[in-house]
Amino acid sequence: MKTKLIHEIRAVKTKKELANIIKAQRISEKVLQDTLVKLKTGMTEFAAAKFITKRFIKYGASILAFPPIVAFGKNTANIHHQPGKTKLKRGNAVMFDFGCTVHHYCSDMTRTYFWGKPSAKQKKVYLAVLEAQNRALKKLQKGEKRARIIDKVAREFLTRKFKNNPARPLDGFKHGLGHGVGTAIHEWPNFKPKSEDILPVGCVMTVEPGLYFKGFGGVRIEDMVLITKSGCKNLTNTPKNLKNVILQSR
Ligand SMILES: [Mn+2]
Repeated sequence: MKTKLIHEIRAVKTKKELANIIKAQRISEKVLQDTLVKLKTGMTEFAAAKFITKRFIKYGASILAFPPIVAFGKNTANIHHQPGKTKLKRGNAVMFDFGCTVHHYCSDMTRTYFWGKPSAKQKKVYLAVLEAQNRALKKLQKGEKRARIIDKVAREFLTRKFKNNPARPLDGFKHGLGHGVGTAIHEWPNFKPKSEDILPVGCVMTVEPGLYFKGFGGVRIEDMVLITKSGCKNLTNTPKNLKNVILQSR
């Protein structure tokens, strides 16, 4: 019999653990929806982040999975951006990456929006990241359990798509494609180019490709999925098609 390690046991969620993660995700989705309604030209990242934190408290989820990331415009190129005084302007990309906890279980989601009509380049980058995510999700749906292969599917697509781009966007895909989620926001297993992890049935993973251009901005789209015997189940309900992420600036 194969010896199991604690991180492997922890990765597989019971029904109750999964229910907590899903509940945390649903609360996050409500908070995101409320935040989109609240957005206004001239609003600072800091004010948006504060609104998000307050909404989580309102919905009874006062312990967040990590400090919310709110980035406008060029700041979306920084994967570790901390909300600051930058004000929302028409034509900006708007990135939200946040999650909360329910009975200690985390949720994690990223969405990138456009405040008004996106430029051709913004559209191109968005659609490429979305396609990379869909390819990874399709591979998971087919039952692929090797973490390295899932990372590769998304990363190779983006590399091919942008290989002639002088901005070298792949300088910016510095993070792995995703990670396990549980009582810790980042836990085993990991989607990374050199990962040797095999996904156990019942683990919850994020799938979050991104492209980042310094001085321009970035796009990241992150969903959480449950790994099942035959494939995966997406736990994220917030729409992400291009038409859903173009917001009317006001
Ligand atoms: Mn994440």
